[in-house]
Amino acid sequence: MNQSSAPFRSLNTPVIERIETLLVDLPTIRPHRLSVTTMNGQTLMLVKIHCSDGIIGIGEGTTIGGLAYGGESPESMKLNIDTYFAPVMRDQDATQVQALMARIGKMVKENRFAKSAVETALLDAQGKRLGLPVSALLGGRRRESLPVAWTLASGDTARDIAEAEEMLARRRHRIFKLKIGAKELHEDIAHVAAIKAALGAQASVRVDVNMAWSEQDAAFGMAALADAGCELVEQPVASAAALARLMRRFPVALMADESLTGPESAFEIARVQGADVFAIKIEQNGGLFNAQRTAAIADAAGIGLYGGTMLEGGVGTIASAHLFATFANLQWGTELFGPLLLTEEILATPLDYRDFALTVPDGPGLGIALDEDRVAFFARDGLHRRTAS
Ligand code: MUC
Ligand code: MG
Repeated sequence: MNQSSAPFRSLNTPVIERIETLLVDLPTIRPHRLSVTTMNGQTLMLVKIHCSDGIIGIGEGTTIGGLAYGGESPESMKLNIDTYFAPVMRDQDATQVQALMARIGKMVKENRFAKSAVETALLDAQGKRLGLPVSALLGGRRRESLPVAWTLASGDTARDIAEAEEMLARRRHRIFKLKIGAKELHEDIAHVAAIKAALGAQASVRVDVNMAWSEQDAAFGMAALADAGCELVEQPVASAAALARLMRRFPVALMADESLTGPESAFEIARVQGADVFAIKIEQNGGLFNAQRTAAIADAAGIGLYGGTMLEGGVGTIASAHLFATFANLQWGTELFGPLLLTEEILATPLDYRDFALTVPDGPGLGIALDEDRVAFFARDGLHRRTAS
């Protein structure tokens, strides 16, 4: 491994001393059914970067259904950070986040989710060091709270309607994303139409097909969804070329999610006019800086922005929130509801969801703290498992 000598730095420059990773397994409040998998729990890969000035930065990586959504798993992130990231990072200047990410990039190909977790932790540490929120390190926030959509994915129409009505009554969510694509097309369309009819004008309804449809299915499905009052269809097909062919044929917005894997893919989709909206995810982009670049490409191309999630827990959700708060445009709001899908709280202070929005913390770094006892309890092989067995 190339351990090239570090650039000059003063003796007082804080350096990275130690990197700690752990897996935390948490149940979901109900089964979460996507076309690719059904989730009954979520695994958070937490990374803590210990610096020589005593500051500890925290980051998080998650996936959806292990390897069901992409090439990384929480376990692979932990293994790769422990084995390959840590030696490249140790003794390096902790304050030069972009330079350090570039150094990691030379030695570690792919692994975008793990890179996002590590970059989050470096930014959290640097913000704590400077007494500034991560949003300030990214150029400064333009909003203090973010609209948050809720995903209806119980697999049952009546249950989804009841769930949506409860969210509206509690003023927690009024944008609903429905996960479809696992059932027959006509069943899915009937499901969406029934939910939109029940909720009416007080809620907006969108769908995420998670690439399950053929182009032919999508052509039929998008027309029917538009008739049912659905306002946006997320990644109906896998191929970016097919997405582009579906554009502007139906009075419903088309959003790219899985096709967006960083600024290069964003540029390519923009070039072929392959989406009306980009779902921006820090993990899919390989970190906050890359996600910011992707958002800039969308702005330049006149593509709308939506703040996406990989169903992160509190740490990844708030890292995303700091970034989305800096966007000039956030036309479609966000779906930063990940922590609300989990039965257990692992933050010292729960996140503030109210009036259909999430408040962006304003303390230094991410502005949140872990409840270490609860993290230890739910850590894989932690107290929770030992008492249960
Ligand atoms: C996805 O594909 O967008 C976001 C919300 C949700 O329920 O699943 C994720 C993944
Ligand atoms: Mg999606």
